[in-house]
Amino acid sequence: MARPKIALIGAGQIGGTLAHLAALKELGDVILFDIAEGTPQGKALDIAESGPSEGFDATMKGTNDYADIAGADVCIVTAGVPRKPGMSRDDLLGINLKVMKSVGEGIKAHAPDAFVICITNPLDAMVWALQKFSGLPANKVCGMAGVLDSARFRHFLSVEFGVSMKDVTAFVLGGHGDTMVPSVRYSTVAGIPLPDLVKMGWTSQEKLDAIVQRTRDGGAEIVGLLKTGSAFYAPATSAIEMAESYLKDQKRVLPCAAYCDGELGVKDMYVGVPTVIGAGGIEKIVNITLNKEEQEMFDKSVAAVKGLVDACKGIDESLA
Ligand code: A3D
Repeated sequence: MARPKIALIGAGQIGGTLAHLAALKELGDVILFDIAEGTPQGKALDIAESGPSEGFDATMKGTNDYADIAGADVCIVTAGVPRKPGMSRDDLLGINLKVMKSVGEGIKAHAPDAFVICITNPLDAMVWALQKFSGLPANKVCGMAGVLDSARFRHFLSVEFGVSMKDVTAFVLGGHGDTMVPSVRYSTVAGIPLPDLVKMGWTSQEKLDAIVQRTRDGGAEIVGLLKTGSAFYAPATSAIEMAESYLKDQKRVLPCAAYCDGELGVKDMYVGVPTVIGAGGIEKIVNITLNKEEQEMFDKSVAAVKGLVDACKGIDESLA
């Protein structure tokens, strides 16, 4: 059986890291696409040359021609621009919306059967637009943010509790922005919910609140340190986790930006929700019940995403 084909649209910081991880995990043959001439070709060759030492079997090809993504099983989209210090993700909307249009058309023409994972910011609005531009079924187009935001939350919690990250589960709901909702009630250490750990005296409410806020600011913290771009190692790892679940039909339960048609009270929008990812794409949205306080935070986050979606409709008439 032929290896799966993985098309990476955008060969920048995240795109290159995605290619390397896909090769190391032998998820399939990789096509790196970018409009910058030489960049995808150079990165593909560099990664291919790590193959003899790593011993992976996967081909790498860099291209500036959409025809090369033909028949891709998975497309991971990072094309566009990242933010710089002082910028919010929302500042990227105008420029990245145009990019989503060309990427959507490229995928529609050459890889209409792919499972598409968007990473380009502002994430929830860009994945919404990408689905419209590509015309692919909504269950085959999703956005990566929740796995990353949850990983940040899990990392900070594991450091606070001094336990293995493997034993910390967490998920973050809502839009991938300042209003995201790290769910304290549904996050655990070895199955013990965080509020119970506060009651047991293992941490304090103040420390937990600070971790929640640090999670919300997780992207900005890295942008502030790097100064020239945004995070790329953990974002790439998170998207690979989603792609692997699709390719291997693992049916992982992962938070991601999925198309909601009434789930959690959200209509015709992409927003971060818990999902099951398997061979059918987004096979299920886990329709959890939120308490009053969580619902308020979630509604605020959904409203922020809606503002960005409306802005997209204002910029591109075909989306209205
Ligand atoms: P960067 O290293 O600049 O790579 C972007 C690449 O896109 C560059 O190589 C560009 O040449 C290429 N590009 C630009 N326009 C086009 C086009 N029309 N078609 C094809 N390629 C194009 O950025 P990056 O890899 O660091 O980040 C990529 C995106 O991911 C940005 O929008 C970031 O804001 C976003 N991001 C999202 C998260 C989430 O958690 C959602 C995290 C980190 C970064």
